[in-house]
Amino acid sequence: MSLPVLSSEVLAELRTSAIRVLQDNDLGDATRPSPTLYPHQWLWDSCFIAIGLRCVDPERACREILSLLRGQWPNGMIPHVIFSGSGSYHAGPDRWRSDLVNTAPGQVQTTGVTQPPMIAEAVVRIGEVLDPARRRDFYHAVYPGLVRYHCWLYRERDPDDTGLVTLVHSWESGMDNTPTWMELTRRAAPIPLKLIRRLNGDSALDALRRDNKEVPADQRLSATDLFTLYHLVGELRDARYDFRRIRASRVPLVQDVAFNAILARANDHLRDISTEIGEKLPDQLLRSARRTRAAFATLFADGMYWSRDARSGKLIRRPTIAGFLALYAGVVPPASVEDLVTRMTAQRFWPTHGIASTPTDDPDFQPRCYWQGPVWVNMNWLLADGLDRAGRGELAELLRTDTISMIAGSEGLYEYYSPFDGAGVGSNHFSWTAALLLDLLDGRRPTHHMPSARKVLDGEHLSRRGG
Ligand code: 9WN
Repeated sequence: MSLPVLSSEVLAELRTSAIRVLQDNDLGDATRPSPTLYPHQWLWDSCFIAIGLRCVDPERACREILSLLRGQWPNGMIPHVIFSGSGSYHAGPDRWRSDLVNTAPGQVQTTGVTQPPMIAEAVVRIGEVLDPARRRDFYHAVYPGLVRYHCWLYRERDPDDTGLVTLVHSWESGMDNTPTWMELTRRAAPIPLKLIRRLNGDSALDALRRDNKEVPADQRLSATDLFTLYHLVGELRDARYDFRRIRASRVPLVQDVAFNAILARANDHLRDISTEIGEKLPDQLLRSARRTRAAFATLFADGMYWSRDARSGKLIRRPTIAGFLALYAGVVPPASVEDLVTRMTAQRFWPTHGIASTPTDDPDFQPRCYWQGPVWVNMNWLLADGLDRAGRGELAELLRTDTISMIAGSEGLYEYYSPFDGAGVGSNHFSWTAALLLDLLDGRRPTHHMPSARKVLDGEHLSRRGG
């Protein structure tokens, strides 16, 4: 299969539909991820959205980021969802009851956990398109909140100073049902859910869920997994979202490799922001940031980076896309880059379209199911950025072109895509796909002939050469 030709008409149409999606999902100063399934504001979604918005409306991009800070808790946490839209969400405010927790902000309802700390990246990307005076104003406006957030991550979630922050729910990872997370989550399931799972009774439970009205249940996580996640939210709520109390519960705890990779990069961006506005980051934060980079060596084994079960101390050796984010973090020693890139571009991660969230030979792989196989545009964006900085610009470009072609091959802008045939699945009219598409399209010239990405990779000339 060859990639669709990206004529100037196709590029223009893609751009128009991306802008329309962002307009339709605009809630004022925030953007919902999609019209029905995700009607509120999500943390890392808003960051990706802002990265796209800066291409069409930099001031609106600034507001997207500032609107995240209105949900910041007094302790510094920026929550994973701010309930600001009007639609109903399957894990809405009643499940979280942030209003009962004295650390939660009074004015808005939020969840009680966080999500990958992409804000500093978004801030710097927006800063790139602002004139210097406006950039400094914007940096001044976000800096205190950003510092408080990074300090909270370390103070609350890394009390032992390991350099790696610990997540308390798979929703914090943003990659909700990767095999890594589900392996631990399933162990913590209440006995009735374990039994239903063993008896293959998931479809009976499907009638009770609300998240499968727009997206078919087989494209989402299984019912027993979903109800286990709800159960774990209950445990976190009972612990008042306090890490010391959560540690004493049975909730799975994970030093998530992708989250920590994003944090490592965010720390670098935060340092650049502070330099530009003449502020000095707290020494403790600078020390933690150094520890994070160094700690990646402890997540490396057999040529891959893995998440760690923070309770047992063991690496969770289920290969997923998450480990490749070490490239985005910039923590991979030059001598290991080639090997990691070879793993990432292998057929099992890049069959027709890459990069699959779960490799095609994993027992849990399903090409159309959420984080159990599909390609996600935000992951490709992060990986392409990491490849550029690892000196693999040509491969980064192939990944970007493959991503645009994959999106162009489906009608609509989807949440995720099958790595086999590029079919759009999950929620349609999805904001971060639209936003990152705008960013990927920026300055792109029409391509009149493109062989399939797989053929280029098999031709070897990209897999061994630097960009
Ligand atoms: C739970 C909004 C979010 C993304 C996550 C994605 C999905 C939520 C859900 O949607 O998760 O946070 O209800 O399934 O996994 O990455 O931020 O787009």
